[in-house]
Amino acid sequence: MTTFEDLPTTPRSEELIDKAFSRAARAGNAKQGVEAQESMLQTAANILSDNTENVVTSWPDFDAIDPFYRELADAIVAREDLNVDTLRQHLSEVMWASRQCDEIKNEYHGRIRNADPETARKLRKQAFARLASVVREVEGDLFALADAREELRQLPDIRPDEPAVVVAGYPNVGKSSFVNRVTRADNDVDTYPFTTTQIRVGHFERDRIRYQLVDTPGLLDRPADERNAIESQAVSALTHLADAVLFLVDPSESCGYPLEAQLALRDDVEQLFADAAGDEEEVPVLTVCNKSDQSRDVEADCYMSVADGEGVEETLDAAVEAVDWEIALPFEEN
Ligand SMILES: Nc1nc2c(ncn2[C@@H]2O[C@H](COP(=O)(O)OP(=O)(O)O)[C@@H](O)[C@H]2O)c(=O)[nH]1
Ligand SMILES: [Mg+2]
Repeated sequence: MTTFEDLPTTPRSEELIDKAFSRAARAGNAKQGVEAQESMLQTAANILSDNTENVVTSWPDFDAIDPFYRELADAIVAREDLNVDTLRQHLSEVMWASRQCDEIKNEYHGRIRNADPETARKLRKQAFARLASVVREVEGDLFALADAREELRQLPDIRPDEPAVVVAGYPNVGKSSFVNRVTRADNDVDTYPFTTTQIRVGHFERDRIRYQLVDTPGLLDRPADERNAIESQAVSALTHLADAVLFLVDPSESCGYPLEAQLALRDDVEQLFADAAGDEEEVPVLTVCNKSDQSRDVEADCYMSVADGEGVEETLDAAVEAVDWEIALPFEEN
């Protein structure tokens, strides 16, 4: 599993240069004459080349990560006017800097070794100036990567390889109440601020399998044409993640939305997941009537009242059945 949680801090150009040159000065102090200059060059170039390379290698390979994370990452870094492709470009610029530092090291290495001490010192200074200018050239790339990292690190711990039930429906139909009620512990609901809204993830367990319950206020709670580009992208990410959808409706209409509008949105969501399925198996969308303590006046797969707990367990059972999760046992692999 790959998330962005473990991305290390992205250094700034000046930080890197300071670190490299001060270490180089120390390395130089331990030696004399030409050897001191050689040692300074080696130290500075290696630090710069290694540190910039580490920035690049700490990022996951965007081609290899789960499509859910790739799409969500795309949506999230859009806040910084970035996307996965521009991130790739920044990474490749930083990689370029790393290689340049190596090349400068190799180029000056031979020249310094064969020079007199005074020329060696001049050459080493020249090399330092070039190293610094290469690293400063990718300052903007490092900044962009640092910003993207800050955004991505806060992603909730959603696991594409574990079953996920997405909870959808108009505002105030009881989605959050439902997730809170069935989640094992109060502190187990992980909230991630997303554009104007949040993605919340809770968990429940059945037959020792942990199911993720994903509450997405602001994403699947209104018609598609009211979503902005970033939200649409996040919705698309959700279609990769979901193994089943619980679409909550409130026939009492105390949520403030007519039942007709709620059912129309349900149909849209169904269509959205059907379109996204492509050749793969379609994600089942269950219609769940909530607030059954107030009204049951709708055709639904399940009826519950989160308020008094009625039918909640049965709704979870239906979700588990819809997910139809099969544990991959080693001897079943072929
Ligand atoms: N009567 C009744 N009210 C409920 C029920 N479930 C949720 N509510 C209330 O409906 C309101 C909206 O619930 P909330 O979970 O915030 O809805 P969300 O916007 O879909 O997440 C809150 O005041 C809840 O207390 C229910 O089963 N019956
Ligand atoms: Mg809510």
